[in-house]
Amino acid sequence: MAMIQRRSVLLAAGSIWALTAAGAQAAKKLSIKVYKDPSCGCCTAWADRLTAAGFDVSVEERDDMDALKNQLGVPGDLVSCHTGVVAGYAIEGHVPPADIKKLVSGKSKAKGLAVPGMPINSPGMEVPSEPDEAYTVWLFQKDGTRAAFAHHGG
Ligand SMILES: [Cu+2]
Repeated sequence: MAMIQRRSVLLAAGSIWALTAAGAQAAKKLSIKVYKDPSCGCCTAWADRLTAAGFDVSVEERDDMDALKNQLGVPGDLVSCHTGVVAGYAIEGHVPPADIKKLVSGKSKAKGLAVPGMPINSPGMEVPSEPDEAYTVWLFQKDGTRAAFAHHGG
């Protein structure tokens, strides 16, 4: 009898551990919503880079991207093609997945990150025959002020 009880306690402990491990993994996966124009190909490529980096990505095609960017607080001079929303932050353009993770884990009070334009060989803009274009990832605030968050390429 004692043996049986001991065995069920061990089994129960085992299942709790398994549940906790699964929960921790699910929590680690960041959900990001990507808004893009239906005709944008590099936007889809960026979404694929996010999926490969472990994000839970959902894509919504919009034909009012300019209005949407405005609504999400993206400064007019920092615009690119797609706009993502993750953990309440706006992510404009081809921002590297690692920078997004860094922003979210840092619990910044900023509005979001932006890579204006479409730098060659940024995530989703890969052109293997071309040299990397240098670009800055900008951390922008609600009032439009910004600071350099990261530099890549070049
Ligand atoms: Cu693009």
